[in-house]
Amino acid sequence: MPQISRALCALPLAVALLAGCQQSDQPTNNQTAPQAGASRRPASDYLSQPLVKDIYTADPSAHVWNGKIYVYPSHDIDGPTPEDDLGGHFEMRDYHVLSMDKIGGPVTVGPVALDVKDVPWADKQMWAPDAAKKGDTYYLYFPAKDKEGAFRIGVATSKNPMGPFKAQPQPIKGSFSIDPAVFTDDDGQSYMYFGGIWGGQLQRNVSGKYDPNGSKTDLGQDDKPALSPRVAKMSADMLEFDETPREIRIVDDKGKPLLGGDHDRRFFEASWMHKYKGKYYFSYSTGDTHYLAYGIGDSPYGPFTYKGRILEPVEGWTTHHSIVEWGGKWWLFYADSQLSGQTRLRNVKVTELQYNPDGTIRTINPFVAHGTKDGAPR
Ligand code: FUB
Repeated sequence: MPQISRALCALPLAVALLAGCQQSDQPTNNQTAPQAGASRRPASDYLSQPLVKDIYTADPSAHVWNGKIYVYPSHDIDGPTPEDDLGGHFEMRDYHVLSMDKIGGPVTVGPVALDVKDVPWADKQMWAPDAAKKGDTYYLYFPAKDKEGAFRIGVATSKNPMGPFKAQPQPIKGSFSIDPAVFTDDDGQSYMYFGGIWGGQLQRNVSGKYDPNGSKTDLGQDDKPALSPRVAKMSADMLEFDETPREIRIVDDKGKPLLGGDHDRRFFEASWMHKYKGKYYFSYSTGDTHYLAYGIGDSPYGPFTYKGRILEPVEGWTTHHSIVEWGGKWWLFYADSQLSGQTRLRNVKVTELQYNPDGTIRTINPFVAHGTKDGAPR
């Protein structure tokens, strides 16, 4: 949005409306507010509407604790860095937690839960977080670039799910890359899934040490197995890995690993794990092809057999999600760029997720095709 229009939007409502501002442009809590005139599609084109409009949010990791729904998203801001293929334009500096008593009910935007300035080892780019609960402690897991420009994963703790969280002085030993997702199995053991290629730097960590001069994108070997997301068992205190991170195999229906050139199916970023009827569902983004895809396995370590797509491409470049059960139904939290029309300024959403009788997931179209049944979950 041009600077002059931004200035007009700060004037009284009548002037602001003439300048094309929407009421949702007015910040309600002094945080980064959505800009005007962003959406080029009517709201009715979208399967669901943004959960919050006061701040931009993305990468929603949802959890149900004590009957309440908590969402741990990235907090997008409109920084100065131009868009590039490595996500330099995702310049997030803090986190806010969202909470709601029920899906469809009012959403509370919490105060700053963690700021990069309070994380001794982190420099910038607080990307997609997740959270976990053990006993009466809540753990916020987050990726950020350290002072050398390498992504590491940190952890911060709080007695309140909304924060504020206090960060550990160092990143988790042996952590690298981005997008932590922590899953706790029925036996109480927790695992962290993580990794992301391109700007997520997984390809720069293949030797076990960060290589700042490594490939910008992937291994550059389309006929070889694609780079794998990682999983590590968490220590009893939830602050460290209890093992060296392992590679996760995502295989086709013949048991062959998906190849680097298979951009429609291979792992890119945005790991999530959930369990349904005793099976482990590992889901992820395919990045440059913009799908949310998944595989099913019999162990939290995989292998996971590719089963299809959960979500077709949303508006905006990135797609990132979480899946939780609440109220006897399953829910997909995801994000798009409906409010801003810009990839760097996203908004989180939720819609119901449904299974077929064989345990596969019905693919969701994030847009409503008016006059047809295409907008409904298939
Ligand atoms: O939000 C920043 C990055 O973009 C996340 O870490 C990725 O998953 C993608 O959504």
